[in-house]
Amino acid sequence: MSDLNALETRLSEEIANARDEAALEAVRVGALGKKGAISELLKTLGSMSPDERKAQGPLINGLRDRVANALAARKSEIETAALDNRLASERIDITLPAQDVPRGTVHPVSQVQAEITAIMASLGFSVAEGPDIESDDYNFTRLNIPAEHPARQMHDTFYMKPQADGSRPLLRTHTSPVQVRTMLANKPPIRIIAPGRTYRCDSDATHSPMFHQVEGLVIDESTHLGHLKWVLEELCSAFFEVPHVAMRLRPSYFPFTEPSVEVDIQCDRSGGKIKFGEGKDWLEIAGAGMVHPRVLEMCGIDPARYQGFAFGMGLDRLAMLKYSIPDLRPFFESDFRWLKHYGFAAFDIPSMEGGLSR
Ligand code: 2U9
Repeated sequence: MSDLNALETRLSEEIANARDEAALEAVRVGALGKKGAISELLKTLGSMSPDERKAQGPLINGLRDRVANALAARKSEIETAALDNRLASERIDITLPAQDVPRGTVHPVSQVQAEITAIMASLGFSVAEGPDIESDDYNFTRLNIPAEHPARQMHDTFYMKPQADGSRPLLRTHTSPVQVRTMLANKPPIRIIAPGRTYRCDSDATHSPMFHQVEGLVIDESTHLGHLKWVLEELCSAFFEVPHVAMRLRPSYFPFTEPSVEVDIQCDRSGGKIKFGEGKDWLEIAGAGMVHPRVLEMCGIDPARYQGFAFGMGLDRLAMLKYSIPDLRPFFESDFRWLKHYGFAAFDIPSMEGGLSR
């Protein structure tokens, strides 16, 4: 009995004196390890008489439990103290200015995408997204571009290896499959924009094999071309940060819209620099039209009840126009000097209230 008391006193002192996890572990092994003092005592229970075991069993087991609890409590004290020490020694003042580190900038395309998103959000549009790797069905067929349609050649598509089922995935040639997915999954009214990466096998001074588009889609019961024109006028005047833009729609052809139009805004190219909202010149800014009834039907929307408009524009070209960037090729070269020159401060997030660009 007094042996047990003496052992408990000794172990309690050792536990309290253990300064780190290694020292505490040594105490644990000495008490509760295979050959530890308490483990050895537990082994003696087997050779005791039943009466002796009845008396000694609870005493030894009680000692084991108290020592195990004391070890666990000390372990958590040591861990907390170690963490406090680390936090104190690794304290950094995040209000100090960064030194000798390359500072990143927001890419002009990301900036323009954020500006357009802010403008369109203020007009009640939400942003829809979809995968870059698409099916033939969503990229072409449901957009009224069946197999063998000449428009497929014009898209210079990057195709993937054929799948086991014979289908050939592709890199989307426009963001239009995002609208297909949105219509298949939602009932009108629909008001979305679909910004994102698009791909065509084409590369020269004005074409990159990966480029960016933003497309818009509105579907409701009586949506018409007048609504399209107003939305694009609002978008362009806000984007180019001028009070008003004159806009004209020229007849055109796209398989997925009928009627189809090309959209020009008035500009002035006389001073070597392009100015918007004034002048005698015209600049093509978008393609658009009323969504073809066959497209609505293939996307699960009843063309007898619903109609709507869609438009598409190139984000890279919009960035070049607004920020006077003469060449498309450095857009995707990740040259830090170029990014420093044309990039935007990361904390100047475009908003209609705070201003689009500064
Ligand atoms: C659905 C129905 C219709 C999207 C449209 C255009 C016209 C267009 C080009 C502009 C510049 C692509 O980047 S660009 O070269 N786009 O001219 N896009 S109408 O029409 C749709 C989209 C989805 C379901």
